[in-house]
Amino acid sequence: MPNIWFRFLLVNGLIGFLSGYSAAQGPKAGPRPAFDKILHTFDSNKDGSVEKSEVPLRAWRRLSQADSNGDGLVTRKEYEVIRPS
Ligand SMILES: [Ca+2]
Ligand SMILES: [Ca+2]
Repeated sequence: MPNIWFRFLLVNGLIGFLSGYSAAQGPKAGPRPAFDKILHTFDSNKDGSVEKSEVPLRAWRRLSQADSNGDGLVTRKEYEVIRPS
C-alpha cells in the first residue's frame, strides 16, 4: 500500500507547511499605543517617562526597545522614534 503512505505523508507535510506558515505570520501586532495612553496607564511617579519598575515585564520588553540612550527610562521623544505614525 505505498499509495496510502504517500498520501499520508503528503497530507501531514501540507498540515506542517500550513501551520508553519501561520506561525510565521504570528499574532497580528496592532499599532503601538499613543505615549499619552502609556503615561496615563504606567507613569506612577508622574515624571513624564516610563521606567522598568512602572510597567509589567512583558510590556517593558517592548517598551525598552525605545530606550535609545539606555538610561532605563523611555521618554516621549524616544518612544516617538520607534512608533510609526
Ligand atoms: Ca515615570
Ligand atoms: Ca532613555
